[in-house]
This record gives sequence, C-alpha cells and structure tokens, in this order.
Amino acid sequence: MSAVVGTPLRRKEDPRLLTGEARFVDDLKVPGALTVAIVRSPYAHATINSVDTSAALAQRGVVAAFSGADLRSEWGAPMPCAWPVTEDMKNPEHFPVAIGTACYVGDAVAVVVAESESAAEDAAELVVVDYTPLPAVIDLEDALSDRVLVHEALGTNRSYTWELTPDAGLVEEAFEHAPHIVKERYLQQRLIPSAMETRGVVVVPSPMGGDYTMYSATQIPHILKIMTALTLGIPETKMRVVAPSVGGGFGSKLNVYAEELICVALARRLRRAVRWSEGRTENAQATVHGRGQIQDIELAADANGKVLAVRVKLVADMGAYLQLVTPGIPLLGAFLYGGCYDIPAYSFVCTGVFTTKTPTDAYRGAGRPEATYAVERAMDALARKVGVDPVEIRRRNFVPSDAFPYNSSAGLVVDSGDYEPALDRALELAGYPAVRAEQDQRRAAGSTKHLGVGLSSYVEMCGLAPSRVLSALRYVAGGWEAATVRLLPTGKVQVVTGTSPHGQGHETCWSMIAADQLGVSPDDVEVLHSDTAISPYGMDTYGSRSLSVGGTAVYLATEKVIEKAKLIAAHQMEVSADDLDYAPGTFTVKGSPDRSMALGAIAFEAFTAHNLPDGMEPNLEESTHWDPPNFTFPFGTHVCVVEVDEETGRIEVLKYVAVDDCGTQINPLIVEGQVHGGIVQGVAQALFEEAIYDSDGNLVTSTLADYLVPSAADFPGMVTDTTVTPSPSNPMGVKGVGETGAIAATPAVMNAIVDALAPFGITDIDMPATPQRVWTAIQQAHAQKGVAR
Ligand code: MCN
Repeated sequence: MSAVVGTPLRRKEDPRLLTGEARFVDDLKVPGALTVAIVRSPYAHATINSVDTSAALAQRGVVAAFSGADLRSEWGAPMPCAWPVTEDMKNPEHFPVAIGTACYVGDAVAVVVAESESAAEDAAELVVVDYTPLPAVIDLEDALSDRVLVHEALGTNRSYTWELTPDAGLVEEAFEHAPHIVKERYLQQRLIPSAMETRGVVVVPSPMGGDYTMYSATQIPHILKIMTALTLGIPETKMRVVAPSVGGGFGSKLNVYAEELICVALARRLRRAVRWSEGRTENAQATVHGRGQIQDIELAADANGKVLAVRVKLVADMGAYLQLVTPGIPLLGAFLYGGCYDIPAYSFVCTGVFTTKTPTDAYRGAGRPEATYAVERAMDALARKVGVDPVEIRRRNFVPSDAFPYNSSAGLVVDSGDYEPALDRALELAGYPAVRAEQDQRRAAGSTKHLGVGLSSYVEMCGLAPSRVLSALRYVAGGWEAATVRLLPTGKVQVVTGTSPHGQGHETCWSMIAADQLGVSPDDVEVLHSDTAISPYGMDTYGSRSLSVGGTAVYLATEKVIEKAKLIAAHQMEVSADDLDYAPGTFTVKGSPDRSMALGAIAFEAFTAHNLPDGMEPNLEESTHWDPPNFTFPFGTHVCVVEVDEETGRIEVLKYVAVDDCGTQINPLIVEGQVHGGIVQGVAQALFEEAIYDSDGNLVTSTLADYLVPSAADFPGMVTDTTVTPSPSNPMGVKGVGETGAIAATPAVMNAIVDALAPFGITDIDMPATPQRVWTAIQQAHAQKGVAR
C-alpha cells in the first residue's frame, strides 16, 4: 500500500514504557491528596445491620469515614448499566457503597479517608460492621431455582432471557429428521482478568470546587466521564477524565467502577484531592470477572456431517450486580455459535442469572471465545460421530469463499472471508500428517505419552460497531469514533484520537497511517489520546474496534486535510484543483513535474493565511466522526499439539500454530504481538485459570499464588502466519486483531487434549484441564474398562 503501513515498525511508546518513564495512576504525585481505603464485605451475602466508624475516625490521620447510607445523597442515580438487553430485564439498584445488603465478598460497605495509605488501611480494619449472614448463591442451576434470592426485591434471580430464534421452525424440523445429532454441555469457568496494573484512581477538584479531574486506569475515559457526570449530578463540562499510561485491561477496565465514583464523591464532599489504589486481592474480588457460563449446544447434521441446524441454550452468570455491559456479553457471542460454517438454521437463548459472586463483564473476546469454544468443540464431537477427521468436518461445512458477503442464519452480513487457505497453511505449519502418523505410532507402541492434535477454525465479529446495530441490540451508546488531524505550521502532524490504548500500540499505528497519507515520517506525528480535555469525543478501546473504527477515522481526517491543502496549492499555483496530482506529501501539476508544492509548505501558508482562496479559514485541521457500516470479521485456524502423560495427567503443549486473517495489516509486528498475547490468555483458560468459590461464597483464588496466571516458562514458542483478506467495510481494508488469539486458542487446546485421550473413550474434560482432572478422568476410564472386562 505504501511506505510504512505494512512494515514491522517498533512501537514508539515502548521506550517510555520499558524505561520507567511512563506515568501510571499510582505514579501521579498530588500534594495533599488523601488516601481512600474501602471496607469490603467478608460475606458473600449478608444484611448490613449497622456500620460503626467511630473507632476508625478516632485514629490519627483519619479525615473521614462513611457508610453506604452516609454517602447515599451523593448519588443522583445508581451505578450505570448501559446494556438493558430486554425491555423487562431485572437490574437491582446498585450503589457504589452497599446499603442494607452486601451481595458478594468484596462488595464495598464503608470507606475511610486518611492522610496516608497506611492510616487509611489500618483505620479501615477498625470499622465495625454488624452483619447477619444470608445463604450464598454460587451454583448457576441452583440460582435458577430461586431457592435463595440474591436480591429479595426482584423476586427472582433471573435478570433476563434473550432469544435469537430466526428459524425456530426450521431448527425443530432439522433436529427431528437429522441422521446425526450432537448434544454437548460445556462449562465456561469464571476467569479473573489480572492485568499487570491493578486499578487506581486520583481525583483532583478545582480549588473552588465544582470542577473535577479524574485520573483513572481505565480503557474508557470518554464513557467514564459521561457516566460519572450523570451518576453524580455533575455538569459534563465540569468533569475531565484522563487515562494516563494504563498497564493492560483486557476488557476489565471497560467499566464504571464504584471506586471511581466514590473518589469523585469524596473529593466533592471533602474538597480535597483523593486517591485510591487497588491491591491484588482487591483486584481479584472487586474488578469484574470474565466468562462464567453453562453452554448447551446441539448440532443436527446430515449423513455426511454437513450441519443443518445449531441450537444453543446458555445460562450466564451475571454475578451480584449488572455492571456497565454485563448482560450484553453473552449476546456478543450469540451471533457466532455457527462459527465459520454455512449453517442453514439457528436458534439461541440465554438466561442471565444473579449469584452472590463478583459481577462478570467484558474479558478479552467477551462472549465470542465462549461461542467459538462451544462450536469448535461440538464440531470435533460431530467428526467423531460421523467418523471423519476434524479437518474434513470443517472443510465440509466452511462458508465457501464465493459466498461473501455472506448472510448468516444468525443475522450477520459477513463482509469478506476465505477460510480454507488459513486452514491449509495452519496444517502445513503444524506438519499435520506427520503428527497424526506419530500419534498412531505411539498408540500402536502402547506409549503412556499420548499425542493429541486440536484444531480451532474461527470467525469473529469485532470492530464495535455500527451505531444502528448497537441500537437494535438495545445498547445505549453509539459505535462511531472521532479523530482530528492537524498539519502544524512546521509540517509536523498532530493526531487526536478518541481511542484509548492500554497496550495496543495506537500511537505507532495511527502515526503510520497519518505518515503514509501525508508523506511524513511516523516520528513527525504526535498522537494525543485518553484525555477528555484534549479529545472531547471518543468511544474508547474495546471490542477490537480501535483500528477499524478509530484508525479509519484518522485515515479519513487525513483525506480531508489533503483535500483542503489541494485547494490552497491550486490557488497558489494558479491552476485548477483538478489539474493536480497527489503523491504523499506533494502536489504536482499534471504534465509539469517541476511545478509542485510540498504539503509542509502548504501548512505554513495555511497558518500565515496571507494568500488563501477567498472565504477559506486558516490552518489545516480537520475532524471526522466515523460510524462504520458493518462489523469486521477476522478469521483463521489455530492448531495445537499436546502430549498428555497418562501416569501424571500432565499436559505439555508441544507446538502451537496460528494462522490469522485480520485483513490489511498496519503493523505486522503489533499484529503478531496481539496474537501472541491473546493465545496465551486462551491457553490459560484451557490449562490454568479458574476463579474458584467455596460453598460459602469465598473466592479461594484471590491471590496470584492460588490463581494460576501463566508465565513465559509455561509456554512453547508459537508459530504464527497470516492470510490477507481485506474488509470491504472500511477504506484501508482492515479488521481487528486484539482478541483473535483469545478466541481461537481455548478450543484448539481442549480439542487436542480430548484427541490425546481418545483411546480412553474420554470426550470432555472441564476447564482448566489440570493434571489432577486429567489423571482422574483417566483413572475413571480405566475403572470403567475394568468393570466391563
Ligand atoms: N492492528 C494492525 N493491523 C490490523 C489489526 C490491528 O496493525 N489489521 C493493530 C492496531 O493498529 C492496534 C492493535 O493492532 O495497534 C490492536 O488493534 P484492534 O484489533 O483494533 O484492537 P484495539 O486496539 O481496539 O484493542 C482492543 C483489544 C481488546 S478488545 C482487548 S481485550 C485487548 C487487546 O486489544 N486488551 C489488551 N489487546 C491488548 N493488548 C494489551 N497489551 N493489553 C490489553 O489490555
């Protein structure tokens, strides 16, 4: 396409991140700021009879302490949920500090404000809360029974039931007559996002009060600003939100959190700057969790394994409350349970249910890893039933390359795709036939080291999103993105974006886009972001949307700058604008190569405004608000090879191959990094991670000693490659890549494990597939064989 786009440029943000120069929330020094400590419920469910803060208040250095009731007057509205997925969705009233009832371990019940962190934390331990414990609601099916209600006032634990049943009749018919029916239940365990930087907030009021600047480790400064203004009754013009450097979020920082609202409320009440930093255990308890679903999936297929219908029923764990987009997360997957296959008939129903656990919400992939997991595991089950190789079952069902744009039975228009080349390349890189041959050899030799190979072919829907579609899904905000591009008088470029990177490298990629368009070096482009005073409009970063929506906005704003510059060049060179050719950085008169004008010179002319066309405003600055016509649909195939030790249950990933297609790549190095990170998270779900609650509702995995986050040592090198199928839905042909690895990896690993265990007749293992679980399943299989003998 051009000079720098498509090249593996190193990230310009990395030197400051790697040398300690970057400033995270916790690094911000605000003289005189008070520290907030949160008193959290040790019970999963309890009536709060009273809160006594007197002992805490008597401590030296303590400035204030409040219960939920004390702060009630601060909230003009309860905590926001921006996705009421059905008209009759039940949403319990939720305030930042609980009043009357605590609904999960970690629910805030009081706050202490002190001159130092240690004073705040010590005093928080002296707050006496009188609780009457209530029974916990942990199990999803138990929750559905309404035996114990999480929120008495709702009269049920069911928040909503959402259906997508475009072909109900066809689905029923297919299941009545199909020669092959696959019926599977999969459990999506809860995950704890565990970003490297936990959350943190600093709020600085203006000296006279009334204006507030919030620094927060957030993915969504713009949405947070609006929601804070609404919840606290502060005029939007008086609220500024800044996300400084943010150490990862993976969806968990796409939220409006109690602590953010508490800090603004306290700054307002005390007229002092306040700060709060989240500890690692607080992070496990009070930052949203991901996944948490029971998935029932059924496939009806003809004699050749061609799928005729897919029927899906989900129970999704909302946790104790609905956070910003909690109820919508399963819906993001609802459109993808047909995978990358040509499925004639489809039905989906999801029930969201409350439990006395940490609220769930977005976590890398948000609904789409769950969908991909279910369909890819079920396709392997179908392959077993039909008696064909998992590769063959996929080929028989892929949407053919000439069918795009493809209208899926779930209602999507998948704009472009070409699934077989990615599969072929992944098989080639994995050495598929050789792996199968070795598997056969080992089995024949009676080896106790079982080889397994697993596939995952996926398509995802990202780039959130056309605003009209979001409206149809009852999401309250839009899906556009804003950008401003300024060509400064010296020829340097300033880009202002509404996206809010927290590890994705937007400064590099947006610089590359602007550089190629304007004919400058990426080093000459400055990208400004994540401060609502600098970029007043934005919909922020999540849903692998930033490039295809925000990057496209940058591209379109540069086009506008070039258009205006062309008029100036034409005016000054006394030719018609139609007589000018543009090559990045220079306008040349057609047929007269020596008559040209550089964009930098035009920028200076626009600045001095000495000789502009009549009526033209000075300066070269243009803005765009881009609302995409469609999602983007990256796809690919991942192949995982594992070795399972029959004697210990230990699983080793021997090889991992990923072939992804995210359309045109702006920076292949960043694409590869995104894929790597996503794969590790996906593999971690398969092998390591699980938020475990005991029957009283205690989170027993609330430290990193108990919750197994993988390290580099746990993982082999990855082999990655790409195919390129541009998206026709945006001018650069780009698709998102931020979540693909997490979406594809989990089923590839689990399919490989189940494949390795085929000789034992094992067809499923709950995630994470720990050595203990695998070993136990093998022992049970041995025992059953023994009985049969
Ligand atoms: N890119 C590219 N060419 C493409 C696609 C993407 O060069 N065809 C580049 C983009 O320019 C951008 C990066 O890859 O620099 C990711 O782009 P995109 O897919 O648009 O995703 P977003 O920038 O919107 O990032 C969100 C996505 C999500 S949803 C999660 S979750 C996630 C992820 O990004 N969380 C992350 N990657 C993460 N990476 C880090 N380090 N930390 C997180 O918290």
